[in-house]
Amino acid sequence: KGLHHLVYEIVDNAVDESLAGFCSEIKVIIHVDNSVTVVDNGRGIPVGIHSKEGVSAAELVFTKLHAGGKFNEEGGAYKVSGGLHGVGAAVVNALSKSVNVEIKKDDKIHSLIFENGVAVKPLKVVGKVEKANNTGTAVTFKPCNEIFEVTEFSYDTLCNRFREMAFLNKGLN
Ligand code: 1YM
Repeated sequence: KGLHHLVYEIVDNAVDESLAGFCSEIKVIIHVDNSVTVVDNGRGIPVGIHSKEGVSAAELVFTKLHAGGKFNEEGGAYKVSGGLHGVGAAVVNALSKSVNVEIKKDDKIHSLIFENGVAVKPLKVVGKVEKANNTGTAVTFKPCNEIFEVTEFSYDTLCNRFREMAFLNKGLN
């Protein structure tokens, strides 16, 4: 259950981006090595450097609990898909051998790589986006086999969940 929940957390961040009105498609790929890629066509996780922390906003999303604007001024959660209100990505990173984040934003491809929760390759520009208005986030993670006794994903479990979510979220493929 916990293993599959890792995928739900990353997908929930993409669904939040859809609820915010910026994402219409989410792809989930189970690889043969039991890593998973989740891709969305939203705005892309913010890439700016956080003034106080001195690291990219994207790195904070994957390392800090309650990073980012997932809470409103009153302290309550705003419209969220049912995930951990933005902390999910940091939890997934803490429980993964590796996390690769690729962000298409501002006509650039940005890459950020974590191993065992640590940013071994901090956010940097690795390429150009050729097509105009082509933005989004791709996250590939491999659950840590020292933490999870079972690391094999069930296609049916993931497929059933995401089919339900597609039904519940109009306009989201
Ligand atoms: C495959 C996983 O995480 N997509 C994603 C995440 C974010 C945004 C867009 C985003 C949110 C906001 C502004 C906002 C996140 N951003 C943050 C934080 N897909 C996936 N797509 N711009 C982009 O909420 O204001 C956390 S998640 F905190 F940096 F804003």
